[in-house]
Amino acid sequence: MLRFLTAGESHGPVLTTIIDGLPAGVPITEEYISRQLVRRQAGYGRGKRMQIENDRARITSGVRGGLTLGSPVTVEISNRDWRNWQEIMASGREAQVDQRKVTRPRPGHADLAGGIKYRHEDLRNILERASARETAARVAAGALSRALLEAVDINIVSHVIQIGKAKLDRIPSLEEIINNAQASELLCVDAEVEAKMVREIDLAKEAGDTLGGVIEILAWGVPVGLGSHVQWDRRVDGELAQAVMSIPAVKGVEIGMGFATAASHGSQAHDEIFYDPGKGYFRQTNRAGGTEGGITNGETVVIRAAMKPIPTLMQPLRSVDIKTKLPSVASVERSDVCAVPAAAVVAEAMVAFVLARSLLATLPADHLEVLREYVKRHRTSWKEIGNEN
Ligand code: EPS
Repeated sequence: MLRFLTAGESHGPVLTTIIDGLPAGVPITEEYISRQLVRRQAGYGRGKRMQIENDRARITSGVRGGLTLGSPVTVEISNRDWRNWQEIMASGREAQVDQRKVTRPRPGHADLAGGIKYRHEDLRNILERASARETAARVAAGALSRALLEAVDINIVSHVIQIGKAKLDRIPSLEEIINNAQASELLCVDAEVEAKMVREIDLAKEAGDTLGGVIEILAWGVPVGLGSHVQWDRRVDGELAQAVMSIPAVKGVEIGMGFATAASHGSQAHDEIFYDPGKGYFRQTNRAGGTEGGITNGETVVIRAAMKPIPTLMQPLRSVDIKTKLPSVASVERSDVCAVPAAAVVAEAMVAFVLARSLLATLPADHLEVLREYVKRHRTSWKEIGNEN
């Protein structure tokens, strides 16, 4: 089974990703992974940390001569900010643990709940790992998964639909998302809407406030039959929702028409089925967002996620000092005003991982060429379902 773990503190020396279960023969380079890391660092509204970092992937296992070996792949991303934190964050007893202590939890962050759970009197011990810095390591896992998917013609893209109140109110074409959105600093397909988003971010920044938004991730070329209706934890829509919901600050996930189906009649909520001898079964609509019964149906997989505003506010909310128990205001850390485009890149990574895992669960293969054969056969054979022998 494909799986991955990440490790590393936000101001520790390095972030580490280990991905296990990739077949041998997948083309991968450090540059390929780094391209995704660079995308995650971008976006209007990011804070000062992104000016310090220059995220680059270092592969330390599992790849030789540009191809995966089938063994676990380890990727390291150095934290350049470590040099400013090494005395405080050192693993040895010499660490200056009494410096830069955090005792005023930020509402909406993991600070208080984590501090209570792990019995830390310095909430830094929570925020160092709860920080969205960890998502860089996820993007590395996503890049490796994406390399596998691209080798079998499955592609993923994302765009930003909304930031604060600035919202794209039309459904853009896939071409627009691939061309326009990727060229936009806010991953927005429409220049006018993007200008409104920029204004929203500027206003929030002036007010010492932050902003969330809505992102959409699309995966096309996904074969029919990933996931399964037979068991709750094999439903691919559920797996996708969990993976995207696990991204820090994501508070809502929907697939296809999602919440809008609740207000629709059945006749307006489903995708009628057609058959063409060349194409096989097909739909003229994609309200289901590419999954039916927890199984991919061959249409584009469409997932949207709502990201809440980042909890670190320059004009902080009321809180309590955990040392004195006296009313206070939340601690102010360096932060972003808006990281919605970065969340879109992270969401692409999570979707890539889930689809790669699901593909390998359905068509297990230890070498990319074997997987290619399986996928090729699978892509043609399903068109015959229902034929009489
Ligand atoms: C981030 C790294 C963090 C934050 C931000 C995103 O670095 P630092 O805490 O050193 O500034 O800039 O994280 C958050 C806003 C958060 O609340 O966790 C990154 O690499 O994306």
